[in-house]
Amino acid sequence: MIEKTLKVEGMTCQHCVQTVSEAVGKMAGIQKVEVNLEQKLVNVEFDESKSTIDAISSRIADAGFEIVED
Ligand SMILES: [Cu+2]
Repeated sequence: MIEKTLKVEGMTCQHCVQTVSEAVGKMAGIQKVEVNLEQKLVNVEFDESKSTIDAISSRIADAGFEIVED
């Protein structure tokens, strides 16, 4: 299990939080998704043999949000 935090722009309300949480939560190998709306952070814990941070980022982008590169 690995834990990563992504910075995500475009989340403005609880509905966005829900959208991101569900989109990522449905993916294989995801153990935990936590969205911090104020800090624009998405914390994910996942099985790295079943998913990658790139796949998770793409899924969030597909849901209509923007991943901010550090
Ligand atoms: Cu929203």
